[in-house]
Amino acid sequence: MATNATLGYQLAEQEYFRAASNEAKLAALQKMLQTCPKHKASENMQKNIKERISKLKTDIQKEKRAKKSSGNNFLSVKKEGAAQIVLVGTTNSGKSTLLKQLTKADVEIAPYPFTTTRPEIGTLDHHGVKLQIVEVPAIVANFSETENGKTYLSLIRQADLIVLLFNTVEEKRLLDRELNNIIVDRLIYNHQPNLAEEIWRRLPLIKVYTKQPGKKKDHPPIALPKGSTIETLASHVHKDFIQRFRFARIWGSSKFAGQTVGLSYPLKDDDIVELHVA
Ligand SMILES: Nc1nc2c(ncn2[C@@H]2O[C@H](COP(=O)(O)OP(=O)(O)OP(=O)(O)O)[C@@H](O)[C@H]2O)c(=O)[nH]1
Ligand SMILES: [Mg+2]
Repeated sequence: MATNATLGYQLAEQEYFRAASNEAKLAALQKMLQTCPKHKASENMQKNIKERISKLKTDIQKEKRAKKSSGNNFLSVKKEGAAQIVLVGTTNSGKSTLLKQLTKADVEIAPYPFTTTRPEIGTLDHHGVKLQIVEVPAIVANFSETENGKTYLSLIRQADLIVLLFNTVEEKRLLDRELNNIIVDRLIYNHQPNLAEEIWRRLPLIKVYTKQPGKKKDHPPIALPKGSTIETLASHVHKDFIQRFRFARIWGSSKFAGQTVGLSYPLKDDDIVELHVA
């Protein structure tokens, strides 16, 4: 193109045409600008290179922003359901297999290590209560120093319960080391036949069924914190219900089926409650 182009310029131009990424193109253009002959006849050429540099810089910024936002979506997990349970383990310990068993999530299971490379999510329906199950990519030594390790550790830290999976005693020790300052309650996966029930018992929750007089219990049940009373349930069902409360009848933890109780009655898992309001 330009007359009197220097050798440096020609090389830079070749580099530009061969560049595989926008970053590489930008570097080549900057070299072209430096080596471009600086006289009146090449002014247009310089202007053209500067315009291409400016456009490339904008494109690169856009790419970076898109990558960053999709990257974040990839890694962070929004808590959903009554509780979040995180499957944490060494590689090939069966985390994805368990996630699929519990939630039917469409997740990749393979005999080679490190199949799961980002958090995988499923929903466990426990008698109508929705529990979020998350598989975190395999834990390795010095996990917090690995790419995204810190992000995954904070995900584990905010869980309501951790289920630990490992193949050997050494792997168990590795998990204990890597998770040593995480205080979330832990359940060791022992191929329990009814793991869903075991998970549920470990959560600080109970499920309570409401019921209309003369009818069967409603579905789904309501998940409430352990220690909840009729008052907790009433306020959960309707904000006016405590004001209008007359009495409740209860099946399950009460001495008699259908016993009449007041607002302070402490509820237990699987209680069935008929709320009578004015
Ligand atoms: N023998 C045996 N193999 C299992 C069991 N659970 C899973 N596997 C096999 O072990 C391999 C790894 O299972 P995954 O469920 O992918 O393990 P993972 O912990 O998710 O592994 P990564 O995501 O790769 O870290 C697969 O070939 C499974 O078929 C189990 O309980 N017993
Ligand atoms: Mg996996």
